[in-house]
Amino acid sequence: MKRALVTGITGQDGSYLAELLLAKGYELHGIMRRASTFNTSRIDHIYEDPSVPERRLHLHYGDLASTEWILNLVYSLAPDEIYHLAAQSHVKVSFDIPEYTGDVTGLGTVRILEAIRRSGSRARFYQASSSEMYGSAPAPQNEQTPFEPRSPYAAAKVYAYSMTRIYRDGYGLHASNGILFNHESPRRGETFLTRKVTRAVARIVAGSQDMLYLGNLEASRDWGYAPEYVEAMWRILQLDHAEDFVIGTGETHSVREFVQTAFSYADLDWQKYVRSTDRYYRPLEVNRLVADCTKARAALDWAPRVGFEDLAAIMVDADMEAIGVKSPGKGKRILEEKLGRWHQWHLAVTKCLQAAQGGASE
Ligand code: NAP
Ligand code: F7E
Repeated sequence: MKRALVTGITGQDGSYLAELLLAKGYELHGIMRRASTFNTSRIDHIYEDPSVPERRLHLHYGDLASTEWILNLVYSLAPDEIYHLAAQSHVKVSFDIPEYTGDVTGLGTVRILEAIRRSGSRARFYQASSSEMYGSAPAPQNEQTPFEPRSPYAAAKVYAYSMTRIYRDGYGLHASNGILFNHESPRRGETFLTRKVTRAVARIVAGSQDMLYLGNLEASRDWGYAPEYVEAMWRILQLDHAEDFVIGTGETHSVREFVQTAFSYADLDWQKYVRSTDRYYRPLEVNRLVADCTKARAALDWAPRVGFEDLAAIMVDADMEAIGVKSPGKGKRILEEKLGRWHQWHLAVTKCLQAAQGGASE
């Protein structure tokens, strides 16, 4: 049985990756930070009580701001694979807390790489790099495109990306960067654009919200479906040689198009409900991101199946059902027909949203 360590297991990607690895038979160790309220809603449905002898999911406390936990865990667990997903991941927030973002999102990676190096661990390491690193570089972007970061978050990710390569080339670690373009799901944090929009659509239909205030409607992003992207992470670590990969759909759409698509899916005229306000603009914007993932398609045999309109339908359906409103249902059917297994509506959406009502112990 392979053993994996996942940082950021309570996040969007961490929760999907946890499901994937458990389905593949892994013994899984997840790192979560201590909070005064429950922060485990995305993994409560797969939580196993510590008293269950045969359990395969183990949770440990740890914070990227310190090193005490990571050295101990790398020594004592001897994981085969480490997926480093934890980060302060919000671009706009990184302008408000740049020093913290540099510490957690940048130095956090070095703390883990150092633990692997010092312990002599043979673990394969995955770094969650980001398309934000391209910033103002012309589209489409691939593994050769130079980075032109436009936020403290992006700068921190460029540092972490570079340190991952330095530890690979300098110390022979099996360390890879997945340069992932935006990927979304019903489990996306509520303050990211797509989820903010699909939640608002559901609430407007339910009559509990009147207006939606957004920032820049003109920026374009390459948006995909998150569970497909965690599969790419796993494939990257199964390669004999560590390498870096761009992962995305190759299609780009503006924020305005996402808004239009999500609102019209629920039969709403977006122009009646959406206003743009300075409050949600960033000091610098990344205007256009488009993935060229030719390398991943060939070397990983990876290609996305969920398209832009599918994604909006899946997310609107989920947010409508979560608040008890009947959804159009197309998104639900897409998951059942195009994907299957752990992507299924029941597993990927309902169980998780229901779990959000309760909370795991510890
Ligand atoms: P997310 O939902 O924001 O999850 C971030 C995770 O990191 C959460 O589990 C969070 O814990 C944890 N975390 C934050 N600060 C921490 C700290 N100081 N110590 C320990 N854990 C901490 O992010 P995501 O969308 O799943 O993304 C996963 C990774 O991929 C991130 O590194 C992100 O920057 C990167 N990425 C994301 C995208 C995307 O489109 N989603 C694209 C490219 C790269 P809490 O649950 O307690 O907050
Ligand atoms: O913004 C615009 C905003 O915050 C998308 C993170 O996962 O993906 C994510 O970063 C776009 C931007 O994602 C609002 O200005 C307009 O142009 O959903 P977002 P992001 O900044 O692209 C990358 C790949 C990561 O690595 C990050 O971790 O939408 N936008 N109005 C808005 N964005 C937000 N959040 N809120 C608005 O009201």
